[in-house]
Amino acid sequence: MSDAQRCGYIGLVGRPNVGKSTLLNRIMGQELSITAAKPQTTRHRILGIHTRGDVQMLFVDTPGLHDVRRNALNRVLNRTALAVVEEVDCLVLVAQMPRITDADRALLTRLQTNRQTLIIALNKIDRVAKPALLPVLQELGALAPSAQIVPLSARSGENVERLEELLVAQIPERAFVYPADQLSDRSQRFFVAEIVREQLTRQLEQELPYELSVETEQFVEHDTSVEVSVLIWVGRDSQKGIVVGRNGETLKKVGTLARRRMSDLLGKRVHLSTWVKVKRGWVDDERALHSLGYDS
Ligand SMILES: Nc1nc2c(ncn2[C@@H]2O[C@H](COP(=O)(O)OP(=O)(O)OP(=O)(O)O)[C@@H](O)[C@H]2O)c(=O)[nH]1
Ligand SMILES: [Mg+2]
Repeated sequence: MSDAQRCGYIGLVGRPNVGKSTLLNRIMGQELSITAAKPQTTRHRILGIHTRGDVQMLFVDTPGLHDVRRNALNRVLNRTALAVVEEVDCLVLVAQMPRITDADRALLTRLQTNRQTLIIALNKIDRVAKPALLPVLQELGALAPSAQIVPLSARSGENVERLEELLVAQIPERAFVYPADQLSDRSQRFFVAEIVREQLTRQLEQELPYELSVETEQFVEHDTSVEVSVLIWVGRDSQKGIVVGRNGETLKKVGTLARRRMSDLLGKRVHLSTWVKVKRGWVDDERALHSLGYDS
């Protein structure tokens, strides 16, 4: 180990849908965490390991924090995100243009009581004209006087480098926790299930059953190909038809797109089979959630 090594955990937190995962992927230079124009896309804490020279930044992507405590899944997602707040060396609160909401304000108040450095990433600046930024930056400055604020666009990449510079300065002297070439602490089994969930989230758009979870049942690697079988869990019989679609069209499309992405990720041909199954009321059943891999 070199004495100069630095390594630290950085938590990405914020309301649902503000672009936390898009920002992680932009920094990592690849699609590690799934994204969609829907709240609650991220459901697990995902570690993105970003090593540059002697600095290893361990980014923790989290589920969006929300007020609604409808059911056990909501509670688990909030617990997962809040546990990260306690563990990391530095916190990045992601908020989005065009405005700061009451939920952002409440989060800012809460996060400022923590001991870590707080950086605010004001995302989606590509959506507004530059003059619109000023009042929002002023408001954030007044709400969090000691936080550093970086307006940026995770989508276009504008100013993301600036955020990285600020973060590098926050990383303490410490030996690397992971090998420099490792990208995540999650397995390929995890990523293939996430890829299917991403395509389902994107394809189903408005009709997306909220009670939908994907689990890898089988992952068998051969020399030039991989056999993957995933189970898509829904909470009610009626949701099965929505996922499958008319004449099986929706599931077929999801399968085709997901298979393509898996091949890119794994560098091998992928044989994918998908099965839709009903686990009644799993979103409000802590034991079912545990068995599906949701843990805080
Ligand atoms: N215009 C614009 N859209 C963005 C930007 N960053 C993210 N988005 C979009 O915002 C939506 C949500 O992005 P995600 O990265 O999934 O958001 P998230 O905060 O991880 O959401 P949850 O995991 O559900 O909490 C997606 O449709 C993204 O493409 C940005 O800089 N500009
Ligand atoms: Mg996310």
